[in-house]
Amino acid sequence: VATKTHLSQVAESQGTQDVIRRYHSRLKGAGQCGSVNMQYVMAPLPVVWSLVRRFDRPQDYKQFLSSCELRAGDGGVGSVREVTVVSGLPAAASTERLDALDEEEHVIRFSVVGGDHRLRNYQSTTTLHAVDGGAGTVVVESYVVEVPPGNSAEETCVFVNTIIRCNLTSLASVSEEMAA
Ligand code: A9S
Repeated sequence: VATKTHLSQVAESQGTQDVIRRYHSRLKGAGQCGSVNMQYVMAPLPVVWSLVRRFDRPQDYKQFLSSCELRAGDGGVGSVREVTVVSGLPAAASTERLDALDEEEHVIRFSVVGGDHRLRNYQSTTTLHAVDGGAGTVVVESYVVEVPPGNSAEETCVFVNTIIRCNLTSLASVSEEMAA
């Protein structure tokens, strides 16, 4: 979890509201829900970005994924990946397209375009922000998704936020290990 001090550093350098407005506010239609999660990482931004930018290797820090294969493209914008989910979850696979990869602003966006799960039209945006004079990184991750039939918006967000919290915690420990 990003502490107040670290978030206020993001606020000072570029304005948290500005970051959220520019990258993390997508209009939610009827029947959609979404949320924003943040994580402080005690590692320089280039280390964290080296993990986050690899659309072809999400399993390097997403622990619910066991493997990933590109179905189209070479890992650049427009590439399509098929990820295999670890056993024990109510899904086996997800097909995802890379929508944006900004190496200057450190923004990555992808959309879920298929799979045997219930997160239809899941759209994810992650941005990285250097803090602590370059020694640390704040990761901001937001999403919008269709609320599945039979679930409430709140249930859907609790489910997705739980997965994202795991992914962000793991991203922090893998990055911190690499930076040590
Ligand atoms: O992979 C992400 O960045 C985020 C999420 C929420 C991924 C969720 C997931 O991969 C499962 C873990 C398999 C759960 C998808 C697309 C659907 C699920 O039901």
